[in-house]
Amino acid sequence: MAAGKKKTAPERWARSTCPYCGVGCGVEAGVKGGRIVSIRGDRSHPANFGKLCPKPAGLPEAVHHPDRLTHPLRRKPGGGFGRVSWDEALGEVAQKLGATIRDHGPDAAAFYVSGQLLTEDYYAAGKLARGYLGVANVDSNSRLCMSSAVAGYKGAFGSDGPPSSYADVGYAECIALWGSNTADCHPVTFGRILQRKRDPRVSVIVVDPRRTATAEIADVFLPIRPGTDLALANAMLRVVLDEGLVDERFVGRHTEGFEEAAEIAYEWTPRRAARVCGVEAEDIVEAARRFGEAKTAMALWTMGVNQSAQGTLKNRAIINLCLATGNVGKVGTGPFSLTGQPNAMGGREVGGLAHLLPGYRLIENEGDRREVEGAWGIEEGSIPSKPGLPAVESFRALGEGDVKFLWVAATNPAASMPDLNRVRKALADAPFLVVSDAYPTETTALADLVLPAAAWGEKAGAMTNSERRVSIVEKLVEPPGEARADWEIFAGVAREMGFGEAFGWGSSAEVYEEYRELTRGRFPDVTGISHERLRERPVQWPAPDRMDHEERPFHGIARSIWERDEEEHPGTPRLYVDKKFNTPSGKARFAPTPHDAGLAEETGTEFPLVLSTGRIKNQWHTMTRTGRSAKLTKGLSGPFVMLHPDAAGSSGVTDGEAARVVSERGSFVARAVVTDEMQAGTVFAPFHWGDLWTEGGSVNDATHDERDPVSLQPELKGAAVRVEPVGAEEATREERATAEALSAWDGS
Ligand SMILES: Nc1nc2c(c(=O)[nH]1)N[C@H]1C(S)=C(S)[C@@H](COP(=O)(O)OP(=O)(O)OC[C@H]3O[C@@H](n4cnc5c(=O)[nH]c(N)nc54)[C@H](O)[C@@H]3O)O[C@H]1N2
Ligand SMILES: Nc1nc2c(c(=O)[nH]1)N[C@H]1C(S)=C(S)[C@@H](COP(=O)(O)OP(=O)(O)OC[C@H]3O[C@@H](n4cnc5c(=O)[nH]c(N)nc54)[C@H](O)[C@@H]3O)O[C@H]1N2
Ligand code: SF4
Ligand SMILES: [Mo]
Repeated sequence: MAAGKKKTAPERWARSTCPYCGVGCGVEAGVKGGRIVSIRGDRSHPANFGKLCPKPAGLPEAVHHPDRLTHPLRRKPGGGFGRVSWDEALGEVAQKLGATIRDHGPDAAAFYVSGQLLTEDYYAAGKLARGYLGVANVDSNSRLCMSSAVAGYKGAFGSDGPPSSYADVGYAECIALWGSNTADCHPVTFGRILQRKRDPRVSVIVVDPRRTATAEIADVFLPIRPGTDLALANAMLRVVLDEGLVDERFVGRHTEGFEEAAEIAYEWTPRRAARVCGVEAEDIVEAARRFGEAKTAMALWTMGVNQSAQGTLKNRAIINLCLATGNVGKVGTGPFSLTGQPNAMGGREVGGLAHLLPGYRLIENEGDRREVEGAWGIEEGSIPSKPGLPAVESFRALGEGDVKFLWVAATNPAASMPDLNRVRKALADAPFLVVSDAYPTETTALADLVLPAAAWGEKAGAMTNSERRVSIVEKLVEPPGEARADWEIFAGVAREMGFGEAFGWGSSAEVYEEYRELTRGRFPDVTGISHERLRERPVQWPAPDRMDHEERPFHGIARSIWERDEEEHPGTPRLYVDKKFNTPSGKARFAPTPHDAGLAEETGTEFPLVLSTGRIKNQWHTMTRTGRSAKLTKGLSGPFVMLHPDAAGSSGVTDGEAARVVSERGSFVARAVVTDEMQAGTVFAPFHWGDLWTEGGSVNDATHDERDPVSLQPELKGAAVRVEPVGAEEATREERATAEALSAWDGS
């Protein structure tokens, strides 16, 4: 072993869960002298069996980085920030929140939270806002990420909740990766797919406009034009219908709405879809056959599907394919939406979207509200009866002055929201903006008050991964300075406002105990889970603590797999094994999924290219942590934009040179990477570099916030842009000046 390594050899190893993506890998953290010094995979964790991608290796550097926020900071009248005490900070938040609600009503306040909060943090925020302040405006960055999947599952199965497990990958004969760059964004799951693919009978289909690292392993690669997924899915369904690949028994007994979906599918011959999608008709047929003929098939999808103005329908179209072929509720099957953030699932369970309450309850459902009010011991009618504003609407309302108090926690909207010029201005002009974060960010820079949050490794709590597996994140070291856990911060404000008794938890384990009671008999039942149990092993919900309800309101809470003399429910690897769904009829629902609109913003002569955006393997979102790790920034040379040689040619940009990407709303500068991995009409840029990391503007200056009508998720993958060499703007300005001068001469 190298001498350097010995020096940092840990004194002890402790189990925890990776704070990055929704794969939810178990890690072991090496601790020495009150610092986290090393990370390795936990071999006993069923999400990863010891494997890890590169990102968590950068955690020690990030967690102990000198940039960490250590004290509450207050904006000073003349500019800049000054240190204040927690008492002052919490007192001011309480005062501003109280005054806003008193003077302008509860709709003038909003909370924008995150799938990177722990379940307990989320719960505390929701309880304070909905229960004690009557504030409905609690939404999460999951709106930009998973809300189309939530709407898709709810529509098809009557309830949110991905039915499959990662283990199913090991039994699938066909795996369709749809709008997912699994290789870079869910690397450990991709590793499982690779392993499975060693079996020559197993085939992989990849649907992505870009030839990604994921596409490299495809048996059938469908590089469709952005926004044409519905045409493709309909044509695939038609092939399944025409070639007798429908699981008629399953469809007949356990589904409804098949005819209506089939009728739309019949409008899409493979040739017609091929023209719209820009792929070969033969490949569409091949993909449909492979999916339909396989004994077991899975569809895995992410942002290429969800971040769309038809995101909900695209989810339904993929679920249609699984339903038609009977690929639901069996080993090796399932429509499996992979979650992006580590606790995107927990946020859904705990009611972190503007239309939800804890335990998959709906805010607009009176019975649901009464149950939560009962559990919280508050008066009937305390919880607002209408859903709050979703993310984009919330920032628009802030800009228009309707929202006057905003609390942002564990997300960086000044870099990650679409149409940033509008969002940045709204944040800057906000009457009161409080931001809880662990690092200085583009958003904390605009805050009135910055609250230092304890980060990963400094607080304990639960997270749920894509396969519904709840794992524990451990407190391993003390937070720096005065940083506190988010749930404590929310509870602190609640106390200041006089609700101390309801927020008097002594630990996050106690918060979890309170939360889990709200899941009793509900679909995401975690009554059989406690922090203590999670320390032994992670558990997939539903995991009830007892089964004394004869009439359970939800199907899928498996009784059969639980031997009653066992003390604990073992957790539920697969939903809907009994083919009973949570719809009124108990049947799963097909949906007609017409492709009658493409991207929300059309390209034209001024903006001829589609800008698609996303991620790279070694960076995470707005780089607050991964950008502070030398391990992970090695070899990176700032923002880049990928474009096809033809697009480069017609735009006049050269490989390796700076280019400006311009939309109607704004622009950013990035190094041009000219590559035939792109199709001619599309350019791709990762959105990692915000204003703290680059001077030329960030990707979201160019994106737009048009959104899906049901999920209200914005279309982050399809802005109309042009690309030009840097310097072109100046040139155009000169040209314009010359033109003006010429017309002035004409007029004289
Ligand atoms: N390394 C890394 N991993 C991450 C993250 C990270 O920041 N870095 N973030 C995590 C989070 S929160 C998320 S949500 C996930 C995201 O995971 P992914 O969704 O896999 O990642 P993206 O790069 O956003 O987009 C995926 C693909 O969608 C394609 N796409 C664009 N438009 C379309 C379209 O119209 N149709 C189809 N079919 N595809 C299209 C893009 O070309 C891109 O390759 O990753 C998670 N994992
Ligand atoms: N153009 C474009 N834009 C996108 C996307 C895209 O594909 N394209 N994807 C969207 C998606 S899917 C997502 S999920 C979002 C992600 O967007 P963001 O949520 O804005 O991205 P992050 O950089 O992960 O921000 C998380 C913040 O939380 C802080 N943090 C970490 N741990 C804690 C904690 O325990 N407590 C507190 N209080 N703070 C903490 C981090 O320091 C960081 O500042 O971006 C969206 N925006
Ligand atoms: S795959 Fe996701 S959860 Fe696993 S180590 Fe990588 S970032 Fe962490
Ligand atoms: Mo995400």
